[in-house]
Amino acid sequence: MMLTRLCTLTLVLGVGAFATTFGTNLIVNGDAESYTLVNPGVTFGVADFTDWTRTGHASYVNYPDFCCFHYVTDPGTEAFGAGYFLGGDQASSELTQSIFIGDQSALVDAGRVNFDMRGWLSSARQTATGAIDSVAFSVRFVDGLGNDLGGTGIASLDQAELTALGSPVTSQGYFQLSVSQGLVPAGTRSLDVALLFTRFNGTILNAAADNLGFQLIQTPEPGTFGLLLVALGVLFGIHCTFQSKKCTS
Ligand SMILES: [Ca+2]
Ligand SMILES: [Ca+2]
Repeated sequence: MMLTRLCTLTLVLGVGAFATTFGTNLIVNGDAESYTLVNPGVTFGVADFTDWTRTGHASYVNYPDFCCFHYVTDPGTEAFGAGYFLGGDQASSELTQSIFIGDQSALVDAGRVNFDMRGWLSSARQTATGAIDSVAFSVRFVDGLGNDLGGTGIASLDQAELTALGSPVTSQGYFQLSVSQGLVPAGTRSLDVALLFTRFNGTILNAAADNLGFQLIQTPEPGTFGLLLVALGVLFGIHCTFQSKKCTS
């Protein structure tokens, strides 16, 4: 029996089911492209969020259904596909997923793993003052016992920021690219990802999100850069010695 369990455990750990790859997006379906709309247009209450755990009526709609969006940050050549996440029709809604990165524990605990988190988030300025419908994208770093080791996050533009941009009062959204970068805390074994929508105006939660990303980046081993400088110094010294002999001969 014990042998069977060990074999099963080895199989689970060995098939790469939890393989964490550096430099690739770890968010599953962060671009809202894995779904098929049940009905064209607004689809509040859809239930097939297979990649996310949903609370409330967080939904997804196709561009340009529901409303049109402006891009505060130049999207350049970035592709946004067919659909995006929308808050829904309740006071708040949330999409969450947990990502296991324990297979990279040695590098994480050695302080050699950085993160790059980014996403296109949109609020809607339906009033000239006060709070507006918003969305926040956050990641909590969790250890093997479920303890919270801290977190990071990005959020859609608020009223003051949209006022400063001279945006009109409208239910149309303003997509902006936001980025957060830093060091993954030692002890982290999993990431608790959350996309939280909050309504402040009207009946529709107009905040939206698309192209959510979270990558791990392996940093050089301490001392590697120093050794490289030493090597370059030696080569430079050899070069200078050679040049000196050449010049004086
Ligand atoms: Ca998309
Ligand atoms: Ca609203």
